[in-house]
Amino acid sequence: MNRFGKSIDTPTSRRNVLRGSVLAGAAAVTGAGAFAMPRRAPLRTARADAASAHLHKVAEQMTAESDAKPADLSGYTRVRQELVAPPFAPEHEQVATGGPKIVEITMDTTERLMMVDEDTGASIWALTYNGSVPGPLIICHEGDMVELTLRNPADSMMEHNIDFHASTGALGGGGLTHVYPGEEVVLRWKATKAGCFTYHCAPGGAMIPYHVCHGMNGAIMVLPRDGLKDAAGNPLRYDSIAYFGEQDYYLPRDENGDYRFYEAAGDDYADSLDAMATLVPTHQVFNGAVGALTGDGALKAKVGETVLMVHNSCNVDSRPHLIGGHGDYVWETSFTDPPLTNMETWFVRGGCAAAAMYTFEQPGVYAYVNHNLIIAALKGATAHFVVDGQWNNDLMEQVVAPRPTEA
Ligand SMILES: [Cu+2]
Repeated sequence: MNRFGKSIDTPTSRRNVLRGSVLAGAAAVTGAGAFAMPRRAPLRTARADAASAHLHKVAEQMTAESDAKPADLSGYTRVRQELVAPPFAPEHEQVATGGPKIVEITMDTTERLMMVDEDTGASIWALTYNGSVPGPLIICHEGDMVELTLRNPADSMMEHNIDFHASTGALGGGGLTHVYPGEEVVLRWKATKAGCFTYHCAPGGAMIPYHVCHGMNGAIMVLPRDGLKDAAGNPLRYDSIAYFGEQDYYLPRDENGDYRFYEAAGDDYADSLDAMATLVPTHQVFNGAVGALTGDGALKAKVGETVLMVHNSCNVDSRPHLIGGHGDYVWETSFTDPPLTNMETWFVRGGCAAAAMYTFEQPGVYAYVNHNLIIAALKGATAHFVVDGQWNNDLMEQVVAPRPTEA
């Protein structure tokens, strides 16, 4: 048994934990609560942890004791979606062909040391889906089923699960997907709401923000079967997707103000709770790290290209702005509502994902930022599009280059 108390030496602990019978505040249900708090007992989180444990217990009991009929899967076609790392999107149809699908996906709950800011050496033992922050973008259509195999590698330190905001029931699936290291689980749910939705790990109590603020969140886009439309019902199509995950980190510092380094995932638990309780992130970045989407990581586009910008922000409110461009069509909420149009800055509610469509009209570098510019410039929430093409002087022209002011 490692120091994170994997369940290997207590064979029944897994079910007992889910049923709450061995629950002791943060300890049992959240995994690390039991084993990663050498410096302080989890007194201040105990109530939240206990309440959370009760929710999970209810979720599991609801399905375990149910005599509901099996789902009717007739008429569905199985397809496999190969997930790809952000900022890219998996292959998909914008307009669904054929009948509804069962979209099979697999995600691994990978814990890995990630550099957050090379300039300061700030790093984090990120908790991830498939190794990336954010987790991969999943795409399906309204009426499809998503069938996820969630695998927790044997060398993980913690238990993980997943709460899909797009799904219905059992804490978004969170109550049915707890996997300890070395376990896997399969969850199937029907996508009944069209829009962009966040998903995240929610193992219980204080571990929920801990996992979310260590990168364990991402987005699923549920398209209308006939694709995106404007307010008049005319089809809207995109050429590419840029997938942003806005991530707030709360990295512990030592007495000198330097970022602490930890040997293993979870070692920072107690320190992280202190840092998170300030509600002031040390970093707020796109796609895992300061500068992940600038320089060599900048997004590429061409004049005339229509890009759908999918922005996930699991924990904090954000107000993205494309400097030099606009949101031609913006879906802050559902795809079944008409899109907002010609937006300068839009809103991504913390705990959700949103989409904005824009057709580039000028070449050059565009900055996609959280237009809280302090967050953009000092905390890291800046990405760049580098756009090739022909300049259009009708849209903008420098009439006089900088010169000494005339007397
Ligand atoms: Cu997790």
